Order: sequence, then structure tokens, then C-alpha cells
Amino acid sequence: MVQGDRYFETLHNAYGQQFSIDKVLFESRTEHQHLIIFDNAKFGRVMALDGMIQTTEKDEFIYHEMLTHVPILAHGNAKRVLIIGGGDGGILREVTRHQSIEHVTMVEIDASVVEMCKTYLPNHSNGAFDDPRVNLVINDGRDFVINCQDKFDVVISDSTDPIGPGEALFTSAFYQGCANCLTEGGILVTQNGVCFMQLDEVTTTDSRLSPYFADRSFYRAAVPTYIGGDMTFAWASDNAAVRQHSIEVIRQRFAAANIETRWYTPELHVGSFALPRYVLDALGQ
Ligand code: AG3
Repeated sequence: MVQGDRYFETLHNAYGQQFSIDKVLFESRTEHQHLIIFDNAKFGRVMALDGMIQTTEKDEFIYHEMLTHVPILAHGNAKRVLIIGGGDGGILREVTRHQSIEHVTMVEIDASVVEMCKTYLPNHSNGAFDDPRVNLVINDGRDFVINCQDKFDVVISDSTDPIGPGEALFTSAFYQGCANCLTEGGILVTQNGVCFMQLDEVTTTDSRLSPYFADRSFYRAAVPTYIGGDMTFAWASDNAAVRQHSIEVIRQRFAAANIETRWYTPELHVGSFALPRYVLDALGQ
């Protein structure tokens, strides 16, 4: 919410963050949600949807690298990737950096987010929308996976919080659809909130995933503008071994991928699956 020359995030009731606004570049109610893009002296360009900070130029690399390289390198032989959401193109940029990926389908509900981010956050996609391997579909992600006949090795859900359009991407029907469009040994990862602030999202997702995936887990990374602690990513697969690779295996795969990162390292990859006691307790583990 804009108040004078400041932007107040309205995600949590009892606690929140605010940004100074140097300049509003775009603000509008799209067909699906309220979209604003503004400049901030500390975080660079900031994009928010429905009062919730989605991404900033300064810290986006942490989230996008972790939600992309962890599943792709854990899989080891991924050729086809499905991205749900991710309209700013940050995940698409990281996925297309893998030369071994042959095809990417990205399903985003809001065409305006894609268009405005191409214009005002061009470094997020960095040209990835023009990559010949990419098929962009403007559609509801849940409908897409439920009706999808194609198969993918990795599915990445880069959604908003489960309020508004993002809610569909936290339902049992969505997780079932994802399971059906994964190849054998495939991996689903999802944005799953900040565990300290949204612990119920962790337990709800775990129980909703359980009918469809034999192995479920979570991994974490601290992203400054997702306030309140560590951003938590859900992990689901039928093969527990893919999240238990030794550091040597991940190091080898990362070296072979020949990708430069700013956050991701094989050490962080392996360590990010270690969960705090209170999260394990909530999960009954
Ligand atoms: N989508 C995830 C934003 C999550 C913010 N939620 C929160 N702080 N609990 C980001 C889109 C980046 N491509």
C-alpha cells in the first residue's frame, strides 16, 4: 500500500516492512491483481502484487537460484522443466542457463506481470523469454497441470502467497496435477512462505503433498525482503535419494553445468535441507 512516499507491505498483520519510494514506474490493477513497480534506494527496483513484495533487483538472485539450481542439479538429468507462475522471468533466466535443459514451459496467469517486468525489470528475465526452448502459456497454473498431457522432469512453482490468485497453487488438486505431469524420479519444488511467520503453510503443504509423493521435505534460504526469517521451499518427489546426494555428487554436477552463481553453492545446496527443531516438531519428525 502506498502512503505518501512510502510503500507498506500488508502481508502480516502484527508486523511488517516498509520501503521509501524514489519513483513509481508502474501501478495498475491488472485483470488479476494490484501490481506496482517502484525504485528504492536500498533494494533497487521493487515489484509488489496485492500489497506483498514479490521481488527486488538487489536480492532476487537468492530466491531464483535456490528454487532453480537445487532441483535441477539434484535431479541430474533434467531435460524438461515446467515453471508455474514466475511472471518476472527470474526463474526462467536461471533455468535457461542450464545448457542441458531442452524445453521449458512457463505458465503464468497474469500477462501484465510478464509485460511490465520485461519493461521495468529486464535483468530478471535477461532475454530468457526469447530463448527458443521456452514456451510461455498465459493460463491458470492449477488448470494447466490438471489438464496437462506432457511430462516434465522438474516442476517449479514460483507463486505468490496463498491469498488471491496464488491460493490455487497450494491446493491438493494442484499438487496432484503436478505429480501427474512429472516423469519418474521427477521433482516438484514450490515457494512455501517464511516458516517462522507462516508455519501453518509448512504443515498444510506437507499433508496436502503426502497422498501424491512418497518423499516430501523442505529447504530454506534467507531472502532479506521476504521478512521474518528463512524463505521455505517445499520439495516433493517419489525418490528420496535425489535430496540425499553427497556433496561430491552435487559439486561434480555444478562444475559440469558451468554456471556462475551469486548465492548457490553445492555446500549451501546440501545444507539447506537441514531444518530447525521447531519446524521438525511442527512436521512431527
Ligand atoms: N514469489 C514469492 C514471494 C513470496 C513472498 N512471501 C512472503 N514474504 N511470505 C516471488 C516471485 C519471484 N519470482
